[in-house]
Amino acid sequence: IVQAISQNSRCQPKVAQDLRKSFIDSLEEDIRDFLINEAELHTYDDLTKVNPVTPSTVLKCLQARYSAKVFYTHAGCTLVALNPFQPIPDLYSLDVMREYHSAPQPQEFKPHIFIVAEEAYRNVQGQVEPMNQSLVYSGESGAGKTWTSRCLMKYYATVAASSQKCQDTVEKIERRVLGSNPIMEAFGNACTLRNSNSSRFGKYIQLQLNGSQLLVGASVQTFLLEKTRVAFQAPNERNFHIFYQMMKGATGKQRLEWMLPLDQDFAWLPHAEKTLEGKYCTSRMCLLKHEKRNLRRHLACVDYCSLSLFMLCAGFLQKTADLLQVPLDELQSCLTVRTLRAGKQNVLKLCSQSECSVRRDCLAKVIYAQLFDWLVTFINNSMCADRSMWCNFIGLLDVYGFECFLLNNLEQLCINYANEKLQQHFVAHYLKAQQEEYVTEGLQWSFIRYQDNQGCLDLIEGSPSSIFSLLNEECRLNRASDAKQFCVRLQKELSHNASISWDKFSKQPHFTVAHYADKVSYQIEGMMEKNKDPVPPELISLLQNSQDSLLHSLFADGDHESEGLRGHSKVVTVISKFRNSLESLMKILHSTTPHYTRCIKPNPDCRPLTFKREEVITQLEACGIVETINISAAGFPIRIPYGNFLQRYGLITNTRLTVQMNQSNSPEMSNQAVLGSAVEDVLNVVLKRRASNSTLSPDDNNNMVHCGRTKVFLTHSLLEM
Ligand code: AOV
Ligand code: MG
Repeated sequence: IVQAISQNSRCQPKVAQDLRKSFIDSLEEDIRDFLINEAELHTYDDLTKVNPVTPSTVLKCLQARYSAKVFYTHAGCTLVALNPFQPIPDLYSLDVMREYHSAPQPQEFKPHIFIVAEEAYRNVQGQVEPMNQSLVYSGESGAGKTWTSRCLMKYYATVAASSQKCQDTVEKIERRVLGSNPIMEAFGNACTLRNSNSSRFGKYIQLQLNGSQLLVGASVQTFLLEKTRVAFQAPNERNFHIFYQMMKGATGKQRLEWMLPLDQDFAWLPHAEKTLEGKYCTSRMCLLKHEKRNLRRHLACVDYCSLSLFMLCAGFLQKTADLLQVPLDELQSCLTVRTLRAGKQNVLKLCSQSECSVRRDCLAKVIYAQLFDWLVTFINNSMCADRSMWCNFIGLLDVYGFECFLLNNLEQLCINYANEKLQQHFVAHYLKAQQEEYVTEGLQWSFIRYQDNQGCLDLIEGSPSSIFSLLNEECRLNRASDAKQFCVRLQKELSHNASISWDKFSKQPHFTVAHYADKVSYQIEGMMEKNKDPVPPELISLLQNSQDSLLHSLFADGDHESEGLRGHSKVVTVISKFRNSLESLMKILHSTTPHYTRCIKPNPDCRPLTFKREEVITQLEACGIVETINISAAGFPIRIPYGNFLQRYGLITNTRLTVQMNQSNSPEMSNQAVLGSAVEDVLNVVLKRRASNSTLSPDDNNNMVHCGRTKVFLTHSLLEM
């Protein structure tokens, strides 16, 4: 066949040669795939053992394991977690947690998220120097990140349980930390087309550990809540869970208090029939009674704003005013009249119907967003330990996963940008840094190519020109934005970047970004307005004058910007705020030792135990799993600086003494060289012992350890000896 291609081909000899080569390559890959022992595939606990490592063999291995109901697999330094989409009995039980925790070498057990958890727990007060840890899980929407986060919190609440009581209650801190989860999910999660419990905010939880490695507190940092959902849900999606829980769980008395209508659908609560859970999550947190009541009342109020379609109908407006504890006429005027500044004078102008709707939505969104922030502060106050009480933390990062809907707007751009940042962190920390370290340490290393997403990030946030900078510029101009004009501007300024494109046949102004995970088309209509997120000043002053103490305090400090309060040149846009909060998260991540878990969604419909090959392969390719495995398989994952190595293992040959003597006797030798030769002495003893105990050849020894310029590079198996 190969000859036929070359001889009969009418193409240029060079092209024929390339054709021939690629044909042979793919044939070879097919043969190797064919030779792989399929019956054994499910037994490979680490994808680095799959030989050869190709996308298709890795996929086969994961599929075989999924069929055998094995959901975790190591991939070198990372863990791959396949979502079973059904509860697996005993996979996360207390006994299993204790087993992994008490094992001298948990990594010898079956792959599990608890191995990662335990490794971080043991590292946090490392033998040589303590180091904060971060557990980072990524994956598309519905892949299992929030589930993983919950499992990890339970794990630490169990293995690091302290008997310490909180100061003002008899409740244990572990229960508070765990209790914060359902309440935050109730307020911040919603049913989307991709996931029925989709996180609509990002969170980074720091579990605070004292010197004895006991959990003494926790703090949570949140990122950009998708507050537009309060007022608008895409078809077949729902509002935040808490509203449905309130509707379903309210007692007759509460209904009266919050004036909830019976059997009446709220305009903004679609698909209420799917609500299963009626209990308030607020009861799980130790909220004071009046705070709980206030909180629920404000939610009822947001709901009332949602009865917006009838907003100008006196009955509903009255109820809203009562719940907000503001005068009815003021509420009505805020929603229907706008104040314009003409020179030094204020001019009142009646709003059009659509302007009224925008104001109504804005009122609901701003109350909900402030309530959410208040809740986060409240939770932090109730579980954060005094700084003197804790030494180190383990951080759990759970952000919204990569999203691509039929219609995508600013929310998806922010979510996908956050995922690009995390992918970049992984690439920089692992793929790039590992290889660069081999080179600087003078090890022989043939570079493995990987996909760098810097180009895409430059497109989104780079300077001088990027999607973010152009959007911000547009928002700072005090003019009504035109989507078509903005689209033309993007084309003019950014078309040199290979990560952006435009579909010639689309009638809507849009742009398409080639993200590391997939291509996503964003519609421009509405994007600028969302980025400005203007709040009419009248609404803020209305809420500031509320007789309700909580509502008053939420808006009293003047912290939130309204369009009247901020000069246009200094508009702090949604993306600027989001970018800043992500930057500070990245700084924290860089200062910790990260542990990556790749959550994979095996099918798009969330069906139990269903493995769709095309779905999985796209996700594996997107996160660079084959490159990760290759670097791990060829490399030495453990690197210990010479000094630390001798501190730990010097006793084997009394090397510490030798080093000191050498240092005083031969000042001309550099410190590193002295340490290096001492390290080699220790290694020689260890490797000799190993060779005498096993049938391995000296070559095998060489493949397990290398001395670089300042560090020892080891494989896991040598360290475990
Ligand atoms: P996500 O956090 O990654 O999506 P979730 O953690 O909410 O995804 O997982 C989606 C659903 O998958 C959960 O509600 C569970 O029903 C199921 N699930 C996930 N992991 C497991 C597991 N290990 N065992 C059993 N069921 C599981 V998003 O927040 O949408 O990005 O934005
Ligand atoms: Mg989630």
